[in-house]
Amino acid sequence: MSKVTNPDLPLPAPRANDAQGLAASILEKLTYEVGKDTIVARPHDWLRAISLAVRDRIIDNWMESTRRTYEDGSKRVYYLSLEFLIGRLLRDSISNLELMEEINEALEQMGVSLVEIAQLEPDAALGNGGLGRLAACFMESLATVDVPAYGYGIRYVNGLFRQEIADGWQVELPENWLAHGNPWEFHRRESTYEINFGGKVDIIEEGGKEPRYEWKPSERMIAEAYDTPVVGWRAKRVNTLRLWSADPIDPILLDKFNAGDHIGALEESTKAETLTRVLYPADANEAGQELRLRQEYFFSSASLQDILRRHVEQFGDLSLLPEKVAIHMNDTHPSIAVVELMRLLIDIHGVEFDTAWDLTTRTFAYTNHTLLPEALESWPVPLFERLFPRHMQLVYAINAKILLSARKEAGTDDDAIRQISLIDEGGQRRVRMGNLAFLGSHSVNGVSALHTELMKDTVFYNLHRLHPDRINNKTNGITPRRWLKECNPGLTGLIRESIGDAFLDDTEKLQALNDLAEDSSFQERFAEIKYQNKVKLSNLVGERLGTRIDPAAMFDIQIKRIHEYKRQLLNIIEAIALYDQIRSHPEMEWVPRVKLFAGKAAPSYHNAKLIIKLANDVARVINNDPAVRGLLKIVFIPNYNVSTAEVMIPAADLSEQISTAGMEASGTGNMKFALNGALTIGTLDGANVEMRDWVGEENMVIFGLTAEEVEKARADGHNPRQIIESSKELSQALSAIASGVFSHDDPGRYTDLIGGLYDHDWFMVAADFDAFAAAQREVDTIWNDRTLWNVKAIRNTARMGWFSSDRTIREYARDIWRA
Ligand code: B1N
Repeated sequence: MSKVTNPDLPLPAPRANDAQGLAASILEKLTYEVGKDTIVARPHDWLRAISLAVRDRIIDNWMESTRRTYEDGSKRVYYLSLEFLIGRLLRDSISNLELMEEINEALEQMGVSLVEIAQLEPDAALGNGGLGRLAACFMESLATVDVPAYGYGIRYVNGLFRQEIADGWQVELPENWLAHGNPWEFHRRESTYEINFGGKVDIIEEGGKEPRYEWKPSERMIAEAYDTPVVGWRAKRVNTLRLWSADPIDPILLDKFNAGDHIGALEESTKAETLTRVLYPADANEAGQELRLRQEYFFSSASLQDILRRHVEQFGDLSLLPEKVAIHMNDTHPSIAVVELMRLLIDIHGVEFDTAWDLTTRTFAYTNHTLLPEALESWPVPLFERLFPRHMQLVYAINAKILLSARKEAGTDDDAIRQISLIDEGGQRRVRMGNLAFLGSHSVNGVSALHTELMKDTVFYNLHRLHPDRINNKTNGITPRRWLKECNPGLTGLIRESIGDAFLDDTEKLQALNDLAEDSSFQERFAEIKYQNKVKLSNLVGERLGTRIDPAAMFDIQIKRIHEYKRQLLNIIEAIALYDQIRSHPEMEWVPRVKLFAGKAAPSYHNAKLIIKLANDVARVINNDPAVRGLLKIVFIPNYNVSTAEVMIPAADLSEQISTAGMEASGTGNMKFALNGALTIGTLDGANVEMRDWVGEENMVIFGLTAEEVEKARADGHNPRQIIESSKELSQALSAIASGVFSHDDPGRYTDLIGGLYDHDWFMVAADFDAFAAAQREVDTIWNDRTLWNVKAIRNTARMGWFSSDRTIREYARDIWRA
């Protein structure tokens, strides 16, 4: 298809950005795009009209950014991720365009409230948890720090399921975020690629230097692009998030239809639509079905074809690939891209094998996000071979090359070879995606200092020995726009008044708040803002659950995916122990606490779902006991998502970051809470370790076994039963749960869950219990000295600036992408 390009045509004049101009735009969109008169316009019509008017302002910057990258011949970064947990975009866009006041003024004239309308926007929940949210923060920071970048992923029709709680149990319902259309995206019907599966491989040319092969697939479909512009802070740059959707080549097989086979006629169509229909609800646990592997290949192949087309169009020369293109793999989910690039270079572009491998490894980089064995991807060889016969050949060829050179290195014994191999030969043969990603990349990074060290010592031990310069650390970060400026306007206003606006461009400037930490009037205002945020959260709890929580109580919050290693169970058991203590010592002065939980469990993760039920069972008993009224309350907020986090995080006094040391690769919720002035109670795990270095040990409450101690306890076979029996509080709480105090309707419901603590206690719940309980009493003591609490809270905000994802992205750009 030919294209008309005339770079001399100027871009159209940008849209007016004053209140008048915005009002006129919104009215125009409502009339001509939505087709509604103001007299009959519904809130959703206004949402669409406002979003489209805002989008126009983004486009002005988008075109300019894209032209600039092209003209400069700059290197582009491509971030491949199966997940982008974006949340809502309207407020974020307005804020980054710096149009909040103008839009509010424009809407006021029309009698419309932005706050109310913005709430109608559905969350784009194309991710499970931290990994997906990190990708979204990175996209915003890439634009902010002016790196030319594209995000590539899948346009799931159904994002992460909606969670309802019925009788205390999690129920999963489909989330239809596209029901009212998506005003932010552009469907690029012209950007389509063919994606193939199955079939066989033919040799088409022997006798040359290398034989040539042709893949004869048995299944074909189309990938179609949907683009969403991503606007950075102060609209410095607008990048593109390109999400792929699968389509059949023939929407209907007419010969079948005419022969009366009406269902068979739609078979291909259904197959394609199924592929990009739903996000796998697995967070750091396996999602090992065939459809998942197909999703991984589908989006990797479409993205690579798109990248190569753009590169060849502009630079013409594939040998320039590593200089002009950086491809980043967000975990191993896109790691089949390594083999796909090899295939495209060799089979389509005629590059020789060794040259192709050199180009590939210099172009790719990989981030590892977990060491949990159940999340390390590997695929059965027969499955891989059936879906991707040509890729299987290439995996074997790469493996042969790798193992040959590994054998030449001193200290590589058979054991080492077995660990390095792309094929796991123990039992059913499997392709190891982590090894593939490692070997196909020039850089392999972890997401916190501790996690990176553990990568070297454990999963990648032998690969690291062979490539000692490849593993590096890039500690995660969060975007301070969404996670401070937008979600906490009260605190942002106070900070601007107190230290000026410089922190908006460089969060490390928040350090200036340190000078105000001891200032009593500043403390009062800081505390008053926290109180108002707690009132807002109380209202949300009232609306959603019909219960009242007192904003004067300490808000103690644990929100994240439900996972045994994150130890929501430890937190619940401690709540029970506290409940017992309050009841046995009503005369003591207990600190009033509201313990809030929220989070989703993978639908097939039995124990995680049981922990949700336990939280709700315990909440029912405690909340109905007059003996602890006003002192302890437990709340489980259903359907945790980005938008809920935006209300909960600014309202937190205490942030629970209590994973078993060595198991949480980084955590990013921990950073959001501390930035918003919560104190952390946490283990020395993931990024908590570096938070302690920045915030100061005295401003956090650290407890529990270290990663090294956990490893040792596991190796030495620690004795949880003995630990439990020597702790009166713990054994009482466990007996209560196990004997059905919280589950009269089914007294045996928790027998196995609790029994596991006695038998092996893999997650060190029993081992850390006493330390955790003691740490909680230390928290109470600090709370009772409210000035002390406020000083610590302020110091948290002041010292968290380094954890901005702008800093993280600058490090990636400097050390990995060289962009
Ligand atoms: O990635 C986050 C980290 O902050 C968290 O500590 C880490 O648990 C999280 C398979 C994952 N690791 N692995 C996943 C998600 C989906 C899936 O299908 C694994 N998520 C993390 C950001 O670095």
